[in-house]
Amino acid sequence: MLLKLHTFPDAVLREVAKPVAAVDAETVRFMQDMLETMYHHRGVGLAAPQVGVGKRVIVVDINEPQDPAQALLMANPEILQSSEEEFCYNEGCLSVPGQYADVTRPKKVRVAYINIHNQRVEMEAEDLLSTCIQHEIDHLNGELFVDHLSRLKRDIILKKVEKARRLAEEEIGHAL
Ligand code: GNR
Ligand code: NI
Repeated sequence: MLLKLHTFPDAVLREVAKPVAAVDAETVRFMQDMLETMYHHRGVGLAAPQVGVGKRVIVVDINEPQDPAQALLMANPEILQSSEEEFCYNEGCLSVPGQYADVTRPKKVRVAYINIHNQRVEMEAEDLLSTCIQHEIDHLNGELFVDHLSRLKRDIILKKVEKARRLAEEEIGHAL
């Protein structure tokens, strides 16, 4: 089932998401719906708040081509360790449509999470995968990639998104 994407300045994007008690059948179905929604919008990651749900659930697939069998479906993801070494990537976000900026983050992270079998697992990630997991965990804490930028750069991007949204709403108004 395709879920609706929530974009800036929707308040759900600024809330801290709540941990999942256990990954049950309903949670797995929700993760699969998130994956479908992420593929539909050609994203490499998606966090539950982006579909309006305040739960600590993320999905990630940076494979080329993307492959549901290799996607990461994670509940309660936690960063255990981050490298001193950094990695810079030109990030975008489905909740900040059409805007991109270079963000510098730790290059490697060690992550713990609960998988679809309700088992706790740990993994290491680097470069784009690490960036993507960190970007998704930020969403669970009410943070967006623009929060890593200078205030000037952040304000320019968010003003552009608000302006695009206002124009789109006007278009709808005229069509009705
Ligand atoms: O599709 C996405 N691309 C992306 C590029 C660089 C760093 C992070 C991302 S995640 C983003 C989808 C999204 O908004 N996930 O929250
Ligand atoms: Ni995002």
